Amino acid sequence: MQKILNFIGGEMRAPVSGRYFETDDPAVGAPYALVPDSGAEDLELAVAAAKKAFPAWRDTPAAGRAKALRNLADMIEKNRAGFARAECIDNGRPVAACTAVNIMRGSANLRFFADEAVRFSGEKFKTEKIESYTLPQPLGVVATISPWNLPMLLFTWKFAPALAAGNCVIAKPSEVTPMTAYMLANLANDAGIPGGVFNVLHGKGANIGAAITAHPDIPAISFTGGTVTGTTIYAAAARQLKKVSLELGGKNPTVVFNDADLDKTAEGAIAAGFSNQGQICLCGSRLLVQEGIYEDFKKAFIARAKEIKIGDPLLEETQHGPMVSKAHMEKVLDYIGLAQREGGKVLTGGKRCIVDGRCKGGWFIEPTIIEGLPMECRANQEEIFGPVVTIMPFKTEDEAVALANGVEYGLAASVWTEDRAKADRVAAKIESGIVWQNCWNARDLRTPFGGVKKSGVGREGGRRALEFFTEEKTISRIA
Ligand code: TXE
Repeated sequence: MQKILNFIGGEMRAPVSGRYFETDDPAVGAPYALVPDSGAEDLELAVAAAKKAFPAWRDTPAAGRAKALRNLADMIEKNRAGFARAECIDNGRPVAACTAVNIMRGSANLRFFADEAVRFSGEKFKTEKIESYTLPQPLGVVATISPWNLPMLLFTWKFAPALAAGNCVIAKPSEVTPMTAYMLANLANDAGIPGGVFNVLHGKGANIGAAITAHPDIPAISFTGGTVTGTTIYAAAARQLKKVSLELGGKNPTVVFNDADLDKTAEGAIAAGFSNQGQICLCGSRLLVQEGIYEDFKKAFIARAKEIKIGDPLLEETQHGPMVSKAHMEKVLDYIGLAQREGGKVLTGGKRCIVDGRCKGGWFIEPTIIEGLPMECRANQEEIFGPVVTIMPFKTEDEAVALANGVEYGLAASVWTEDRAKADRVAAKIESGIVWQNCWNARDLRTPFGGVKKSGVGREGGRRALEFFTEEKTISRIA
């Protein structure tokens, strides 16, 4: 089995303990690689390498840092097929979507933050008596902790702004999907990133993740993952007054009004509900449909869900792959069972499905639609993070807003109506960090990204990410 290694000080290193654990290919349901079970000793090596590299990287002109990031982007694009195949085997997302989204957004993230590195600057202020300016300065050695659902996309989204701003990074990818982070680390030296500037440590959240959070020489942590883990990290970081950025779960509403374009909306709601097997924090898992269009919309939505092509994720035509892990498949199936006990009726899907051939042991779940659940039930309150959408009718605009806001999460929402004024009114009232109008997941990387309520703390994206990874110093003099 292939052994993944850590990347410390510009070198591939085995974990000090010599311990590894297995990672699975979810499409076949079997282990295929070994992951370092890193711990505090590995972290000490990485922090020492990063501290040593920091002064020179901080003092490298922004254009120089940008060049290294762009080189890395070029190398990803050159080997996009290899990266996409690796991501597909590691995560289960169909290869076509891995290429178009996970990998190409990975390189786009690097290019975007390369540009931001050059654009980023402080502010100037002037009164009659005082003139001031600010210097945003990098923090030193910072950490990023990323999840398994969009491995390459979220890994790069987090470390690129940290490097762009002049920090050295300890990056911890998810132990469930470590492969493309490992492949990327293999390219760092050739891209011109000096040794120690970018370090990748693999391992379990409870070991290396907790060690990173507790380390006194890491003043900032950018985390994307589950709300429970985010809360643990927030508490640990508070003890040392570390900066944290938390991008957590969602239970996002898709709100469809009577005057929405039925076909366009059904298509959008399918993408929102089932992209990446529903394993995206932005997925629209609660479908709220106004009563005048409810029955027609439901029919169109079910018909489209049944057309989604489930299969071997390595085949170009496959649209729906396996869940990321056996444990996660079981969790999602448990939620489908719970939803039924809570009174829900499964309109389509609802079961594990067996894909013939090489994937017969894979962890697949059918796209599932459930009707008849009250908003207060657990299936409508908790993040299932699978291909499961609940559908319910509403009468008025106010009721739609109340239902949309009736959960503890507040990451994203989509609102579907041909009435622009209504779309704006509803968007203003929905409690979430992002609202899409007549679309889903349309992303301009300059826009703020993050949630309210239990969906997170802080904003990523654009210059806000560089602001997180810097502290502003104010310099004033008498004019
Ligand atoms: O993620 P975790 P899990 C949600 C989704 C999912 C649930 C649990 O609902 O079912 O979270 O998933 C690291 N200190 N999302 O348990 O634990 C871990 O190693 C420091 C939503 O797989 O949040 C990994 O690198 N780090 C989500 C990262 O945290 C720790 C994406 C994320 O893992 C740690 C993924 C600790 N104590 C899951 N414990 C989204 N917002 O997109 C774990 N980690």
